[in-house]
Amino acid sequence: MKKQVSIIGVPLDLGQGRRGVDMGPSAIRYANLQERLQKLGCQVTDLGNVDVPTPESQRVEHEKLKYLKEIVSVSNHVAERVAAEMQQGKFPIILGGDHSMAIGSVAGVTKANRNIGVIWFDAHADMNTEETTPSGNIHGMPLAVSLGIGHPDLTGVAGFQPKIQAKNVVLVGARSIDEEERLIIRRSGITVFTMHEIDKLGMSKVMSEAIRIASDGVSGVHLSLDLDAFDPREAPGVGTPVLGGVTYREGHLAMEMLASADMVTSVDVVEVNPVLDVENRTARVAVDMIGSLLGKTVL
Ligand code: HAR
Ligand code: MN
Ligand code: MN
Ligand code: MN
Repeated sequence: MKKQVSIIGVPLDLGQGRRGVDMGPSAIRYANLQERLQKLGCQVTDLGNVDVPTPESQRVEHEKLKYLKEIVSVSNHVAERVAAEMQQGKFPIILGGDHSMAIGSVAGVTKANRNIGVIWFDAHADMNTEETTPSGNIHGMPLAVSLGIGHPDLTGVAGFQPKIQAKNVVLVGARSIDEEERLIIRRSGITVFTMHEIDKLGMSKVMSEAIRIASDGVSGVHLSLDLDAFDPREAPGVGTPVLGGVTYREGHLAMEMLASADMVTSVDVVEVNPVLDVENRTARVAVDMIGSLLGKTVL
């Protein structure tokens, strides 16, 4: 069945330190997301952007949780918007913004449907807390927060926690994990396929395992797609690039496998920073990946 897609922009850059990622939603729209999805037969509604304060108008109150108050407030709004779309049977595509945005999107998805798995595509693990963060940037925390690990104002977004179960959470593409973050990952019980496993087993094997684990006993899977999972040669427009990432071809295969598994019910597209990009390449990679996720085939 052709999907009814709702696009929601979240021009949030308070979760990290570099300006420009707030323009991510514009860059992805400029790369013709809506047209691409319509060509695939999707019925697309663009709901515009959620209101987000600019960093210049705010003050950092907590060095280890920068812009905590503002991010909590944005997350609650995002959660409401996303939950409303899910409840109407829509497939939400949430455009960031930095990855702290996923605190709200995952909250919204699970508010509408408590029983969901997560596939988290990322160079990083996003499993830090106030105690372990080297930067104080909340975009390094959203996966931990969604599992109920972290500051109560963050884990309590949308009024319940945890949002997701470790047994249905799979991280794919990781290659930059902080020393103490590693301990949180080990204790959490999530599954991690680092670049090592992708190199060794191949993306095909990694994704069939990821799909099996994320979708076991749930009614849907949320895909959180951080564009820094990709190699910076192919996706240079991200704030925290790490060499040795997923190739365009591997990413494409992963999306096609997700499409044929037909379990994904919502997706985040985050960390696209057009100021750091080359000719909007990263936004175009993002749109290509979403196209494959929603059923584009060659023949
Ligand atoms: N682990 C580092 C930190 O917590 C860097 C996190 C970068 N995060 C993202 N999202 N770009 O994945 O500060
Ligand atoms: Mn991330
Ligand atoms: Mn990342
Ligand atoms: Mn293909």
